[in-house]
Parts: sequence; C-alpha cells; structure tokens
Amino acid sequence: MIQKFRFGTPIKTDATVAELPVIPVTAAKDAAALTKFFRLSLENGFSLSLAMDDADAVYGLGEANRGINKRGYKYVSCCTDDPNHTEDKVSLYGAHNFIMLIGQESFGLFLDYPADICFDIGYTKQNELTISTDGTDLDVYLITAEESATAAPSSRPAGNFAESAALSIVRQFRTLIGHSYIPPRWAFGYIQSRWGYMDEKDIRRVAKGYRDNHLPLDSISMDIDYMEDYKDFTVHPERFPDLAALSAEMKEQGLHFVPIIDAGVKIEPGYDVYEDGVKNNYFCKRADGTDFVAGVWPGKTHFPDFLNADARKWFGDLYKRLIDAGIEGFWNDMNEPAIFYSEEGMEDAITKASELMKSKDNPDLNTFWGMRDVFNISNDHADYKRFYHNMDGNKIRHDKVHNLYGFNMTRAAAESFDTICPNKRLLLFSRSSYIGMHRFGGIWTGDNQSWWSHLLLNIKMMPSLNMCGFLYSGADLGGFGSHTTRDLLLRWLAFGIFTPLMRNHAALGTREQECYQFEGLDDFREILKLRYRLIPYLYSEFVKAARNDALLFTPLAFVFPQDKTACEVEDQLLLGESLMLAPVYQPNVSGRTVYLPEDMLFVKFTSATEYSMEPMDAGWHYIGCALNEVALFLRKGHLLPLCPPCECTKQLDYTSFELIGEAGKGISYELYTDDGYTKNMEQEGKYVTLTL
Ligand code: MIG
Repeated sequence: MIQKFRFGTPIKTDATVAELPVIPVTAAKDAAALTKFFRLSLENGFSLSLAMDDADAVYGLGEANRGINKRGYKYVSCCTDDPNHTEDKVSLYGAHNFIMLIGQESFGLFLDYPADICFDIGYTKQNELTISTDGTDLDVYLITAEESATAAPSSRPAGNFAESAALSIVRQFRTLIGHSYIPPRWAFGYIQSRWGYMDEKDIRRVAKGYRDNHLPLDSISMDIDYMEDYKDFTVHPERFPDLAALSAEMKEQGLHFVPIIDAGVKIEPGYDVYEDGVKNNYFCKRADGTDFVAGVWPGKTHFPDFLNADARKWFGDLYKRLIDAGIEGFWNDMNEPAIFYSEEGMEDAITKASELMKSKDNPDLNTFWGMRDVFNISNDHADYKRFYHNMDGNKIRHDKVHNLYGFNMTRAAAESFDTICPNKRLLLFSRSSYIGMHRFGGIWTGDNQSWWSHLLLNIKMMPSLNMCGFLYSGADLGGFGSHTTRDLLLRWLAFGIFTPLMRNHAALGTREQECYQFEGLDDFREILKLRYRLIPYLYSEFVKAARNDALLFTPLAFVFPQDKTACEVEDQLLLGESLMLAPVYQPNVSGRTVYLPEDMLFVKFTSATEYSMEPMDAGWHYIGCALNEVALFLRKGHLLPLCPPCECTKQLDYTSFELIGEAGKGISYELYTDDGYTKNMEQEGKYVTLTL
C-alpha cells in the first residue's frame, strides 16, 4: 500500500506516474500513518526521525556510497560532480530519495523533493535515522509491504522469488515511478571508451585493435574531443571531417559510435545553438534577468533551462544533427550541472586572493592556506543560488530544484528521440539523475578510480540502482581515474559482463586500458566472448525486470530474509531468476569464500565455451577462480541459456542455445526475444520456452 502525504506546496517533479489520492498534512494528526513510525517535525525545515532496532536494515538511495545496507553513515541527496568517491563522500551524481527500512516493521519512503535532503542513518546517533530538508514543501510516499508479502513462497513471473517485504515495497515503489527505459539490444554489447580519442585515426585504431584481435566489441563511445571547441552538436571539422562516412564505415564492422553531450553551451557569437538559446530565453538566468555564466569545458557557457518545456524541446531536437549522421546513442555529461567556476564566484575569489596577497612578504599559515583554498570554487553551493529556471512561467531558484537538472536534460533528449525516430530505440545514458529519469535513459556511475575498492563499490551499488528503477547502468570498467592494471581490469570485466551497461572507460592521461593494450589477450577475449554468450539471458531478464518493475540485481537479503548470514552478505548478488554472482574483487587471490543460502550448482568458465559444474550444498565454501576464469552459481530449478560466442550483437545467434542446468528434470526457461531495436515490443516481443 502507498500513501501520499503532501506538505506545503511542492514543486512538480514528474518523478512519479501513478495518480494517488493526496493526504494534505496541515497538522501532525493528518500524517498518522507516518507518525506511527516517525517523529515528525516541521520546525527548522522538515524532519522525520525514528529509533532503529539493532536488527533493522536500511536499503535504497540508488547511486550512493558504501554498502547495500546503508546504516552507519549519512548521505546527502545533491547531484555532485566529485571525481573522488572515497568512503567519506556523502553525495555522488544522482539524487535517489527512496529508502526502505526492513525489520520488525518494514516500510519504504520516497521523498519527492528536488533540493538537498540529508539521510542520517546512524551517523549522529548509531541507532537513529533522521531524514531532513531545509524546505517544508514536499510529497512523502509511505510504502508498506503487501499482505501476501510475508506469506509462503509463491511463484512470481520475474524470478519466481517468494516475495519478501523488501521485494514487495520495491515493486510498489517502481510501479509508482513507472517502467524503466529499455535500450536497443546492441547496447548490451561491449563498449570501449576513453577520454582522449582525438580523431578518426584514433577511432579506427581502437576498432582495429578489437577486430584484428578478435576481441568482441559493439560500440566506441566518443568523449568531448570529437566536438569543435567543446561546442555541443558540432563535430570537429579537421579531426572528424565526415562523421556520417566514418559512422557508416564503422557500422560495416558492426560498430556504433556513442558521442557525449555536455550540459553547458559555449558562449560564442555565431554559434547557432548559443544564439538561438539567447534569443529565445532558453538559458538559465540570474536574478536580474541576464543569462547566467558558468565556466565549464568550452570556457564560458550558459546552461540550457531544462526545466522549461520549450527549452527542453529545443535542446532535444538538436540531437537530430548527430542522428542524421548515423548516430544511434548518446551519453549526457556534466549535468549536475558541474560548474568549474561562475563569474561571480571567480570575482569573489580574486578579491579574496588580493586581500590575502597583502601579506605576501610574510604570509602566516592561515594566509597561506587561505590563498591555497581561495580558488577552490568548483561546484560551489553558493552558485546554485545565483541562477533561476522558468518552470511553467514560474521563476524558481536553482538550489530549490538542483536535483532535477540532469534528469531533465536526459528527458529532453528522450522526448525528442520519440519524434526524431519514433519507432527506433536509441541508447541514452546520463551521469546525473533523479528518481523518474529511469523512464528515459540509463546511468553510468561517473568518475570512479582504478581501485579494487571501486570494483566492490560497483558490485554493491548495482542492486540499489535497480531499486530506484535504473536498470540500464554500469560503472567505468577498469576504473576511470588512476592507472589500471591488467589483473584489476580482468576482474572488473569478469563482473562487468553481467552489468547491462558494459563500458570500459578511462580518463585522459591515464594508462591506456583497451583490452589489446595488455599481454595475454586470450584471457580478455574469452571473458568478452562469454559476455556475448550471456546477452540473450541478460536481455531477457532485463526486459522482464523493466516490464514487471522488478530487480535485475537482487541483494541476497531480499530473497532469503530469514537467513541472517545471507542478509549480511553484500559481495554476492542474485542476477535475474537463475544466477547468483560472487565476483572476485581483491588482488593477488586465486579465489574467494562464498556463502550459498541454498544448494546451488557452481559453474566455472575456464574459457567462453569450457566450464566445470559442481553441485554445492548450502553454506560457506571456498571456490577457486583464477584471473582468466568466471564463476557463477546456478539456482536449483533454473537454467542458464547461452548462445554461441560471437564478436558483436549483429552476429548473435538465437537459433541454438546451450542450456546449463540439471538435465532430465524438465526444467525450462522463458526466454524473451524481439528484434532488439524497434519500439513495437508488444507486437514484436515473444517468449520462447527452452527446456532441458
Ligand atoms: O570534467 O568529458 O564523467 O566520463 O570522460 C570531466 C570528459 C568531464 C566527466 C565524465 C567522464 C568524461 C569527462 N567528463
């Protein structure tokens, strides 16, 4: 059951799709269902708090730091461009205000509020949960598990899991916010990317590196270097003289280009995007009505006002310029929005610096540190108060709607795609997001580092992203910042072959990390080929999860809530109805311990086509898994269908499947298939029963 409480006059976010009766709260008694669990306070902003039992677990928050169980720290929903995801960081790129408490009493909350929210989950006081916002205008949805949720196992379409309270709450929340975006099937192919592919030659070199070595690949994503002076919707005339021809040439080889689009529009007289935006008042404005100026990649830019429907349509339609050149996929970056500096912030900093410089002959420590910090003005909250949006004719200061910006950039693109190519699915993923954006595109998890700890963070984040509807998602495999190593990349790929977005991406200046840069290419080739063998299963489970508002990656705790050990295991995940994953995420090990909540079949791939199978009893096990091996666990009564290995999705062969599982028991799998790119999924899509 979902109840919707309205405090004050919230801003319309379009996070949800289901219409629910509104319970207006003018006094605490109106919110009795909420205050049954929480202390509600409307003094000094809004807050809800409760005492947690030791046994309570707290889940949700989508793209957030740390573990699956969020207890023991605080998190602030505030879309932030911070490329250093250390354990202490409270904000990442997304704002996913869905939280769920599972314990004696279980319930979920979604706070539809697009400014900062603090979730203090045992940080200030170890057993206290406090959710607070500065403003008092918001919708709060309280979600309780459905009666049947605690009942005995029943068979459900997606996953055949008995529905636990957690699964029931997630499913209801997902129904509230609408079905997830489904990309074209080729988006499940492997994507190679790097910031620093400067020209056509670089692109051809990557294509050749993969194709000549028979390393599977479907896409190359292009970073900001393809543009002319970082201007959106332009292509550098010397470095990429004929994008349409290059794109056609690549398509011959079964490859797609996926260019980046940044939020900020370069200020440059003569550049039509800039001029049209100014002329039509499509950019965010300062209080005095002039266009706000932020420094980002192109230098000074204006921010398109994605919260203004007309501006959204205008910006979205601009993607057509690249679509006309044969482009079928995009990634939207810098849309928190990231601000290197604002003109105002820069002026303040210069004033402060000149003050400090007065003592330059003998700076004391404070002066010296002060000087060092003065220009630390990127992504400054003060800037969020310096510009305004025009939402349906209302002037709204950015800080009040900050978390809607990236969402609406991606929505702008997706809505225009519907008119530009009405019956074709395009690939679209974004860095910043808010609840509701999952209907329009996927996300990647931003600038991680080539650290083993970030491989583990990737593993733990996947189910939380899914809870918030972000099914098409993944991390920069191999790590974005810092220099990767061969073993880290191999282990990361061995997990990445299971994530819908499987992209190897790295920052300018880091060690090159295309697979062919390393010795022992066989190891990479086999892992990539295994990905392609898995695509029919992954795509099928993905579409089922999208249509049934279910999870693709499920924490063990949600399926085995009575098993205390399973509830604490966060480095293993269920994937779709058939699999449990237990990735290796440490260096210099030849295996790991694994907890089996039930008897399972241990399947270890030593190459894309060779594997061993060993039935294992429930309980703890140590499994060997070398650098070039991929381990997975098959659930009893389930099958894993594998298609023949291939080098790109164009070659996927749906006519002959190898079925892994217990033979002779009549076990079957319902495989979803369709043409992989049209939107006619209702007519095109079908289920094929595969039986072993
Ligand atoms: O300020 O376009 O997260 O994937 O390579 C850095 C350059 C801007 C941040 C993205 C990253 C991308 C990079 N961008």
